[in-house]
Amino acid sequence: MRLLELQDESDSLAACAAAGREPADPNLRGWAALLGLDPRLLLEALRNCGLPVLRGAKAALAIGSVSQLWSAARSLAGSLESEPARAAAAELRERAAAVESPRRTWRLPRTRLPEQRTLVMGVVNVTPDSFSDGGKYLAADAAIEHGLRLAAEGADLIDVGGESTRPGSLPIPAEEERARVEPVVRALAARAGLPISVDTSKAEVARAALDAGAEIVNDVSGLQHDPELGRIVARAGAAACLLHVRGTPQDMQQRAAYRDVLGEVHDELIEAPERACEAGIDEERIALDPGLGFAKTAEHNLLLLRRLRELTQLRRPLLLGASRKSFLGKLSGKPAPERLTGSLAAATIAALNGASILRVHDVAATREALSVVDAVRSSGS
Ligand code: PMM
Repeated sequence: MRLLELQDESDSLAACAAAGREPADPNLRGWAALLGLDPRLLLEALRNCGLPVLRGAKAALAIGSVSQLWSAARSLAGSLESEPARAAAAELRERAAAVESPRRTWRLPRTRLPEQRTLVMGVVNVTPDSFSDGGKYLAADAAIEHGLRLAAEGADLIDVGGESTRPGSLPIPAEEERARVEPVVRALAARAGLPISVDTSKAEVARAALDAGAEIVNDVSGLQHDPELGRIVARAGAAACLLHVRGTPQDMQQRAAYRDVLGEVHDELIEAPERACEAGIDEERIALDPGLGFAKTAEHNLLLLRRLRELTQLRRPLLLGASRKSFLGKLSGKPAPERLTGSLAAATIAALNGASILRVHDVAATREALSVVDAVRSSGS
């Protein structure tokens, strides 16, 4: 089951393809619940609630606004006679409720994050080769000073990374990564007054950073790289951001092939919290990230940004990193350090489409842009 947003003809045709409907209808708009052909009782009951239900060879589409889908699913979850149909209706109700109110609380072990606004995670790359700031903060002192500056600019969290994940980059030994991040995490945890995240996929690095005061592990492999990492996070009671990727930074761009990028990212990303829960991480500690630029082309990134709201049905806070990425450079023709305007546009779109946390290099400017988004969003309420 999945909710799909139908903004234009391309979305309508993609929804028909997902359901196996021939001929495809280009004019569906609003939202669609993509439902299995069983239980049939649910499809009939949704139709009886007044929603158009279109059957295809593979699945059915129930069309409506999110609140219409929610309202029908809520009444059916309590009234249908068959248990599988009631369970499917309850699942639809939960997904629609999450899309309707996408902001979820990300529970950290020690810090209570603000709940009324979009949060900003400032990036500190202690690396020689990250695409936008590689080499600038490789010395611990420079990295710490930069982290304190981002805190003063209004960051809500600081993400410290010691290994570049740019496409084609090679992994570095855990000891080297640990030596880069540990002193920076320790100093920022003591002095920045903010929760610190460590951007790593390695259990050994995560353990050292958590011991040094980090509260979050930001794992761009989504717990697929190091089987120990989930247990380390669980044992520390830490929070985790889990990202959608295919493969590793070395081969991920060769794997950026999707028939239905939203559907496939949804289906693969949903497995990350399952892996986390198996490792013993509390669900409330998990945030999810669709991974712009990680096994995605520029076109995939744009589509994910446009239809990001769909991923709020995963019922976890969404974190997004668009800042200075190459798809923005493709649009503006500008090098990474000059992509602020494009980054602010992307952050604004992401926040409007349900992202809870933006991972950015330019904290002060992003904070200012998001203050407008948050004010507009809450106007009239
Ligand atoms: N991007 C990069 C590194 N870590 N973590 C998350 N959660 N999301 C991202 O999009 C992300 C990340 C690569 O960008 P950088 O080199 O500017 O840090």
